Amino acid sequence: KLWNVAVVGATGAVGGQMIECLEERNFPVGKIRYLASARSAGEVLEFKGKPVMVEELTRDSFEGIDIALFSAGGDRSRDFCPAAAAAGAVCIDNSSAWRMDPDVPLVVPEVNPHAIADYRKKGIIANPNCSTIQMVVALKPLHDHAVIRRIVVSTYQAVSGTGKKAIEELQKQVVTLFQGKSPEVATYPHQIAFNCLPQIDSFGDNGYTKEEMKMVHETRKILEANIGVTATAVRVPVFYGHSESVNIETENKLTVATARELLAKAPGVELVDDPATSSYPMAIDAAGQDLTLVGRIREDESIANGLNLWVVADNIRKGAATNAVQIAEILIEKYLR
Ligand code: A2P
Ligand code: 11C
Repeated sequence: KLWNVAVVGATGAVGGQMIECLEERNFPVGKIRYLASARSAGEVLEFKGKPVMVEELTRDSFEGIDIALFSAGGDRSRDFCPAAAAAGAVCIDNSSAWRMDPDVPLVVPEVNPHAIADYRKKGIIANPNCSTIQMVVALKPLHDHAVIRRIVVSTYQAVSGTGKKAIEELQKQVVTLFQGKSPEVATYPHQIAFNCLPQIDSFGDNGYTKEEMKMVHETRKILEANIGVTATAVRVPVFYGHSESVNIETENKLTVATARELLAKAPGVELVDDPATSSYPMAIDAAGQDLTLVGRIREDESIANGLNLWVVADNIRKGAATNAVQIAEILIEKYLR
């Protein structure tokens, strides 16, 4: 059976990758529809070598669509997912708009695929934040074995998480600075080239950014556990691949050897952990592929049951597009057929 698919935000960084993932994974696509803003309507992109014209997103865009992959910002998801669902499409939404809705499952296929069944409640499945996805892929096998009580995470996030504009801004700033001129700053509050910004998204009243609080709430929802989570999210001048320093405290003892064993066989994980050869996860290796790389595993010697890890994944692929297409694959295999 073939499925009619709409990609909402097809001209964006994640939308473009969603299209590539559908192609690469040979998703059984019947009709494909590319949707974006009026600015891009008429632009011609491709699907498997054939031209597809971008159309303006409207409430009528979803007639005959089975699956709608949304990545055009939270406002578009809030406004258009209900219309898409009413037209009979199942929405897989990459924005934060629906993630904490109790009637919307928040899914990472390696972690909680069973939650997909709840798509029936609203016709919407939420794709978690990229920083959360890679962290829970790495932590799920450790949590199942030793029960995680608390997580302290610091992120080193690539500019592609912000979208195409930010990728271009980092490129331009680097060139401008090498020409000895002062760079234009537009996307972030400060220069990102050769800098680190301890701010991702806006600040809340508690002093944390939205990105940091997403990691707190989404992690608990996906792992279905009341784990203490505290996060510091930092933007770094990297194009693709989010890196994370993750410290966990577990209820039961988890040795480095056991953690390595568990991670070596965990779905979606590649263990890259050989200090003797300076082998550890790096953004340049994570970029362009779908595994979550985990390494630098060592005991936190300051507490009884603690472990430190370094976790890296491609934020546009596993952190967004691939995760969404994996959800779509389970949906058609187990639920829609
Ligand atoms: P457009 O290219 O027409 O602006 P990125 O995250 O890389 O910036 O991409 C954002 C995506 O969301 C793009 O495909 C963009 O389309 C789309 N988008 C932004 N605003 C709207 C809107 N008002 N209606 C439909 N799509 C939108
Ligand atoms: C970033 N994680 O790297 C963000 C982008 O909630 O889906 C994705 C925000 C989200 O900037």
